[in-house]
Amino acid sequence: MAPKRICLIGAGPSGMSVLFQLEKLRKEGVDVPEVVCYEKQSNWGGLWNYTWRTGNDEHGEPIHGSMYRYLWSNGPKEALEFPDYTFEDHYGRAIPSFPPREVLFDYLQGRWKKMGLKEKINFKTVVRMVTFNEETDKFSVVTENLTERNLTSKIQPTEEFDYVFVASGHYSVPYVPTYPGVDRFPGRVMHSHDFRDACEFKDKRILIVGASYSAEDIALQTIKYGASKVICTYRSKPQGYKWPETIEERPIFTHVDGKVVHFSDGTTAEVDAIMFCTGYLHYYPWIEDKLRLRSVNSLYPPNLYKGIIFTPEGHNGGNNKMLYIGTQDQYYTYTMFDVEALWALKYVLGQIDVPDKKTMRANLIGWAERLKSSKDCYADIDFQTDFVLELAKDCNYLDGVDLDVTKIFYDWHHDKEIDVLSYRDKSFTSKFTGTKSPIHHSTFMSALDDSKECFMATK
Ligand code: FAD
Ligand code: NA7
Repeated sequence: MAPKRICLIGAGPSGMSVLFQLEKLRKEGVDVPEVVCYEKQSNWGGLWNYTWRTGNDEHGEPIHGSMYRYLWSNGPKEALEFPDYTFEDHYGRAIPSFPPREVLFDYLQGRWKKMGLKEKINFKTVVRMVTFNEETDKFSVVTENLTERNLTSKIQPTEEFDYVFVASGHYSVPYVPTYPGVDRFPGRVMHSHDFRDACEFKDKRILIVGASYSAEDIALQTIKYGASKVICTYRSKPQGYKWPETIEERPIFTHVDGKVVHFSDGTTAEVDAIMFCTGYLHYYPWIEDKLRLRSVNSLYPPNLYKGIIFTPEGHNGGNNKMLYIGTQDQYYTYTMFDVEALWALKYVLGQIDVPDKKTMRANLIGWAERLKSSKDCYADIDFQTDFVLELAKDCNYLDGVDLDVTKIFYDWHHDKEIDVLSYRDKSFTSKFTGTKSPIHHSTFMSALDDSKECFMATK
């Protein structure tokens, strides 16, 4: 049998988990397939690789990054910690539970560097088109090397693969609705994807549209760095936290007249800026139609067997060879991506069998049905826990290590319900080291310096 070739798209945490697990299997003596990784940015890390840029990059490519300055982990690090590379392994000591972005990025890189993964990535190479040829039973992948843009050759020779792993992320292409009057609003209008520095909003009044993670975090951020007032407007239900006086929630706005926002409960308010925190699109224009995932942000995107193998109804152009990694909405993050990566590789290696298509579809529909009946975030957490644990069991992830961090997520959410301003000041115990995290030297709301140096400094 000819050795299998896998095209891996993206070197964010999901793609890097594929490379990590591949290297680990290789070191264990497994005859692993060839994996060719394409990453359009010049560094690994995906969203964790902060950029000041918005709009387009120096090559004219849309900016992938959606993270902003002063971003702190929005969940406890104990809920994303790798069992085989703990925070204590990386930092040599216990650190507080809610680190800023730079500290988490450094942790991720420590694990990747240990395996020497950087040289495995084709940086500045953007995937332009993925198609599947039934006759040859191969995928054709067209890429463009951005460093060669405007020079003689841009598009690279088409490469052929047996499998495609899409790990391109889904929090990069903003969903930007509009409302009457926004086109004439005399102030800044933007989406959270382009938010970078909260200081811009010092002394400003902001309308935040949306009621999920970005809305919550950017409301707190902007107040923390000096905004005078934030009004969050919700379409379905309010976030419902006990906000400080400077933040309030109102039902969805109907229109804007000059600087005056009109809400559906008949109230009005004057604001200086409008920030759409309305989420992101699953956007894969470079994947041919029959292979393309279509989904909203969901804990179980449709047509993915085990959340990974693209299994649409009817004709399947990928023949179980088109795989998506990390497409789920996320409570679990790093460990979930890691489990998906190992599952996908073991599947390609023939170590995990899949049933016939009818059974695969019944399975994925079963998960989707269960999700529909999920009543609240606690049920959602249980849902994702079961999803992760099932995959982990299938692929015997780290010989059966227990990845269940339900209790940590429950406590975290409860803490938020008690006080959204201080939930990041809490401490959690690592499931893998047994160590309880120290409390940070400054409270989240008073910690204005998010550098690694400041975070790691003990008072
Ligand atoms: P990404 O990190 O998005 O990486 C995808 C990679 O694919 C990128 O490097 C991109 O350049 C590359 N790529 C895309 N298209 C192509 C192409 N056509 N060709 C070549 N390369 C391509 N998670 C947490 O655990 N904790 C947090 O506190 C947290 N905060 C967040 C805050 C924000 C504002 C956002 C948006 C997300 C946050 N997340 C957080 C979730 C985050 O999605 C995951 O942690 C993680 O980054 C997902 O990894 P990924 O590899 O799937 O996707
Ligand atoms: P999410 O979690 O997808 O949330 C999007 C929010 O935007 C959600 O509250 C939606 O309300 C709201 N929304 C969407 N469309 C509209 C319109 N047209 N009008 C008003 N409100 C709307 O995205 P986030 O950016 O918050 O989070 C994504 C990731 O980034 C997350 O993993 C974090 O870690 C960081 P709905 O509830 O659907 O009515």
